[in-house]
Amino acid sequence: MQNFKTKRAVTSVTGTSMLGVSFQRNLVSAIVLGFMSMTALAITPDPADQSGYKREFKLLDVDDNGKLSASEIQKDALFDGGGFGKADKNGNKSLSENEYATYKSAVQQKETKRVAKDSAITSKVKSKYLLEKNFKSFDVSVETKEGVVLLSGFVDNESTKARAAQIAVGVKGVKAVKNGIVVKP
Ligand SMILES: [Ca+2]
Ligand SMILES: [Ca+2]
Repeated sequence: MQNFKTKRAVTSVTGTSMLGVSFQRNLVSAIVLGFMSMTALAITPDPADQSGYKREFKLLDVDDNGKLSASEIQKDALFDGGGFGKADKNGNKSLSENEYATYKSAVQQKETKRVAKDSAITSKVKSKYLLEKNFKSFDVSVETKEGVVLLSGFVDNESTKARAAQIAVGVKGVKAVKNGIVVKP
């Protein structure tokens, strides 16, 4: 017991002094950075910083001018298909960090929702297949992308193939079915 108490006291003292040193170090580096670079002063904590958008933005900003041009944004596939124009809210033909992060997080949220919807469709189709009596030796794989169900695999007759597609079409949220099932008697 005596030993334990002593150890604790030592640890606590060491912890405090280490904290003190690291705080001072941080303070010194902050001051040094502040003097060394004007941009360091502009950095303030914000939500984009936490989610990594700030870092991504810096990586894309190859000429380091604090904004992204149409050609710099090309490296981010999320902006394919007119993303640059949509993200450029103030229409000045360049993206500020805020415009970049706002657009990107919106697209990512949409994408997350889409993936969840697609996987719900896939599960629903698969569970319906399980209920089909004639699908005993049914070896079909189901994939869904943006509401389009892709069926593939092998069945032993045409009617099973057609039935598989019919079931999938009937699932809520399904926009189309691509029936890639192969009949192999
Ligand atoms: Ca730039
Ligand atoms: Ca802009």
